[in-house]
Amino acid sequence: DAGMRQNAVTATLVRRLLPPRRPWAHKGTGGRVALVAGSPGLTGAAALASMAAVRAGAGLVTVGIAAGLNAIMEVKLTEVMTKPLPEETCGIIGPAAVEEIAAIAETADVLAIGPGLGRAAETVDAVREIVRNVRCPLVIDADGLNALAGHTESLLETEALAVLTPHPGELARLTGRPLPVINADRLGAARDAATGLGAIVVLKGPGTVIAYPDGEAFINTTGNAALATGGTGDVLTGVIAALVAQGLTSHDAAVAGVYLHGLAGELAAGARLAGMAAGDLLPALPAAIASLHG
Ligand code: NPW
Ligand code: AMP
Ligand code: MG
Repeated sequence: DAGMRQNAVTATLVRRLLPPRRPWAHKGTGGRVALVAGSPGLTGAAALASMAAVRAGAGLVTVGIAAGLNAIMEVKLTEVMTKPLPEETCGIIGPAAVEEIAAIAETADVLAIGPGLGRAAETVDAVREIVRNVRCPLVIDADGLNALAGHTESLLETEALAVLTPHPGELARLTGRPLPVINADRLGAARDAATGLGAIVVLKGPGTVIAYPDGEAFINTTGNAALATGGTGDVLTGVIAALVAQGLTSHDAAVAGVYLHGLAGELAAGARLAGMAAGDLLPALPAAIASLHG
């Protein structure tokens, strides 16, 4: 019975899942990641998530950002392309951007949405519409999840398979369950959410739980308290999206992405558990991948 199983995510498991890098690879074989992220004050989340996708091996990464923030993103990012989106007020994405986001998603292998997106009412409306209408695989994080709180029917209506990456606070908002109830039974909470929403649920924190809609669940074995700093979750979003773009199933990408992200945290922190910055994970991602391939 898949519903009863819970597997540890180990190096042996993840090594088998990672995409090969063939000599004849070109940027097209790395796949295309589209990300919709950022709002005033939170452009760092968009930069971290998109660069994490690059560092996890994506071939091409495009970040859609409200037009008023595009110039900022052009300066912050070099390898990542940016797509200025029609905005409501300065830096805020709303329904006017939905058509362009759908067009970006059409040409991408995966759409990640939410890091730093903010919680403006117009943004909430736009996210729900996007989730309902997009057909490519989705990774939904942060304010993408907050937008679905109380409106999870969008997830049930969509044809796309979604990976949801809530921290416990976000899962509490999304499911309406009190935070202490979630923290008392993380495995059960993630499993209930995954089966109820028909999505892959990554419940973050020490011992991140990855739960599949059929009830199967995994518990990660990498990571440490160095990760307890702003922006590390945004990095995870980019890593999982990059793995989907490289051809992993959303199921495998969630498992492998969580493992690699935690391993990068261990490599970046070393013995220094305080003072790591989320950006320190970025150069550690290729090292984490290499340590599994090697
Ligand atoms: P408390 O009060 O701490 O006990 P929010 P956010 C609760 C962007 N970012 N881990 C917690 O409870 C994100 O992408 C941008 C975490 C509190 O009530 C989002 O778009 C950055 N929280 C946006 O900011 C860097 C836990 O949940 C609430 C928890 C807001 O995201 C930072 C916190 O969640 C950030 O990534 C747990 N284990 N357990 C940038 N540089 O641009 C309970 N909570 O309010 O959604 O805030 O996660 O910071
Ligand atoms: P977020 O709250 O969205 O920024 O995500 C935080 C990221 O850091 C998630 O991947 C968590 O699993 C990870 N993380 C935070 N604190 C810890 C901890 N004490 N031990 C292991 N991982 C952690
Ligand atoms: Mg987060």
